[in-house]
Amino acid sequence: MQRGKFITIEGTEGVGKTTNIEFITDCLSGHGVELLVTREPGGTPLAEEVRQLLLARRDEAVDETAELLLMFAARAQHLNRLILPALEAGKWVLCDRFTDATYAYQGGGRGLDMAKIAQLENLVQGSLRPDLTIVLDIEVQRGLARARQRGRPDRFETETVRFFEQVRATYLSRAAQSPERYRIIDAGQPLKQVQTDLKALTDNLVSNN
Ligand code: Z5A
Repeated sequence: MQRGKFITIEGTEGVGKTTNIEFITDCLSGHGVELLVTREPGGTPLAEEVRQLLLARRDEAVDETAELLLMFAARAQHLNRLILPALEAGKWVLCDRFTDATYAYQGGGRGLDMAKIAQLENLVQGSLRPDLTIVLDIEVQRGLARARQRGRPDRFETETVRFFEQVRATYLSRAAQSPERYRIIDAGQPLKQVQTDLKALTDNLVSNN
């Protein structure tokens, strides 16, 4: 059985991941791809509980290393209990955020050592990396304006513009370093054009499989 493809979708606040995941799902399903759609942090009951811990606003300041370890604890559970079994069964997996988000938010945003993140990545994932990472990219202020239409912000959404500028810069720099794995889509375009770009990308992926 051929292992399925592992696709991740990333970006800063309000880039339109949720909006476009449904569209990508329809594109791939239209090609007969059997797809598991999931998200991080989360994806299994235990990992979703960790997500609640991570996103809740609280009076106690959250230590950055504790936050990093909780991200990878949730990831270990998600990867071993859900993602890997699906890939091994030949399904494709579309994941809303994965380890690139850890490099971007905990590394770029919080300033944690990228080498330490890489150590945890190797511990939890071994050699597994996404086959394709779609980065939806938009200027930070435009994305935040979109995200803020959604109601009460979570713990991450209360961060500063500077924090999100560092998150965005980390995504763009990682994409520039490994262009074979990343595709950057201009998420500042009208939604119809974003989806035209995503359709071309998914059609190409299926035809090269
Ligand atoms: N996090 C982390 O720190 N480290 C990690 O390792 C991981 C995660 C895995 C939860 O992520 C948080 O966890 C996240 C990073 C951190 N930080 N935060 N916050 P999340 O992915 O669940 O949460 P999110 O980033 O806030 O994503 P979201 O709520 O799902 O937003 P979105 O998917 O990017 O946007 P949207 O809801 O699809 O769109 C926003 C609005 O814009 C909506 O009204 C749309 O109709 C509109 N929209 C979308 N596209 C367009 C276009 N093209 N034109 C006009 N309007 C548009």
